[in-house]
This record gives sequence, C-alpha cells and structure tokens, in this order.
Amino acid sequence: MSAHALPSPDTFLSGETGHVAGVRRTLTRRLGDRLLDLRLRPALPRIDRMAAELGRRRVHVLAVYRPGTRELPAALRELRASRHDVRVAAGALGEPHPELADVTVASDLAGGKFQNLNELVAASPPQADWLLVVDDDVALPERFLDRFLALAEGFGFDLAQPAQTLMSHAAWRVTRRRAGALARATRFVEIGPVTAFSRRAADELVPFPDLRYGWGLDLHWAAVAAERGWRLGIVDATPARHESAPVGSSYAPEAAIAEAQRFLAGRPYLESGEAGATLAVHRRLPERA
Ligand SMILES: [Mn+2]
Repeated sequence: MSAHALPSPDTFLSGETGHVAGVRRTLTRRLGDRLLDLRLRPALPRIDRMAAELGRRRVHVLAVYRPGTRELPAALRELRASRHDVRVAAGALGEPHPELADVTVASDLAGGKFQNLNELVAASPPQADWLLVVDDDVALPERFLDRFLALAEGFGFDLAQPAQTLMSHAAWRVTRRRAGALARATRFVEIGPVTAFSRRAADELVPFPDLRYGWGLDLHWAAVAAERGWRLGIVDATPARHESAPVGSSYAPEAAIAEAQRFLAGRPYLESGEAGATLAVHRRLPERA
C-alpha cells in the first residue's frame, strides 16, 4: 500500500491572517461593531423568551489557559451565570490562575492545544448535552450561553460557534458577524476561539486527535459532518470578541502546516475554498415546534 501523498497547503489554509490593525481599519471596525450591536438589539427580547423556554441543558466547558490570561476568568463567570447546568474543566499551561483554581483540573500542561484538551477530557470526561471549548483570549457578550444554545438548538446545529466581532482576529472570513443575521448555516465551524459540540458530535469527535496545532482539524470535522448529515452554523446574535493582540505568532507556521499535511493525508476534509460557503442566512427566529 502506498503512502498517501501530502495535500497542498492551498487546500487547507484560509489564505488570510485575519489580523486587524491600523488606525483607520480599527476605527471602522469598532464603529461597525457598534452599529451591528444596535441593529441586533430589537431581536434580543425574543431570543431571550426562546432561551427561557429551552430545557435546562448540561454543558461541559473545556478551557486551557496561559498563566497571564486576562479574559478567561470573566468568560467563565459569564458561562456559569447561565441558567443551564454548566461544569467547567480548565487546564493551566503553568500554575493555576488564582481566580480559576476551583475549576482547574490539570496544571503544567505542556502539549499542544488538542493534546491539552485531551488531558482535560481524561481528567473530567464530558457527560453533557453540549461540549464547549473556549480559548483563553475571548470575551463573551452578556447572556451568551442562554442565547447561543437557544439559537444553536433552534436552528438544529450540531457544531456551532459564535460569530466573531469585526474587531476580532479571525483567520476565516465566514466566522465574522454579518449584518442582519441571527445565525448562518455553514459548511465549516472553526477550531476556536469558541467551539460548541452537540452530544452526538462530541461522541464522535472527542477525544481529539493527537495534534499540537490542530490546523486543518476543523476542515476534517466539516467532512465528517457532511457524511453524517450534521448541520453546522455560526451564531451571529452572540458575537464573541477575539480582539487581543495575537500571540499565536510565537510559533512557526511551517510546523503547523507540516502537521496539517500529515493529519489530512488520507482523511476526508473540506477544502479551504469551500469553507467560506454560507448555506442559509437565518434572519428570523426558528418557528416554534
Ligand atoms: Mn486567540
């Protein structure tokens, strides 16, 4: 049996860094986020009514953090303020953060993102309706989880992510919030900064493959989802802010690309040119059952 040829990076890279910088671009985007927030406001009471009708869900949150994280304590407070039954398993790359000590189940983690997440899964196996993976550099809007789950379930998503603000560093354009959309059905949901898995998606996708960088993993998830008939979506009504200066440039992309080539060789994956597709734009709440 011959070895699989390594796929070309063009087939799995987004082709953009998504980094937001420069005075004019920054001001324009900040203003754009304000305008989109205003435009969203009239829909929020209806989303909240829908959220109040959703049964109480068990939500398992995984978060790996760097010692200096500024955003994670607030993001976890926001998640735990939800009406759902939220359990958090956090992992520290160094010493536990003082504000996170009660939820830190592993410290001195030294692997890559998905290797570390697997340590958390081993320490605290998810038994939940939803699994949420949250990076340490994301800020969540108020009432995030109640609204997000109501929309994700309302639109039947098995893999979902909140849209990212215009100010966010987002490598995949499709993940940025869109004017007038509450949510969009897509073919692709990214590996971060917040990824949500329904129980059936988590049953199949967790534990994660043994990957340090994880580039291309989301494109593989997209192919698995297409095979299984899962719906994927981005929730625009609950935009997450991923706006801190990116520090991910602390590693060489060559290693991440080489890992993705090895991982994707011989596995089905959605090519990056297809990842930006929007299958449906949901501008109204789903009809109630
Ligand atoms: Mn980040």
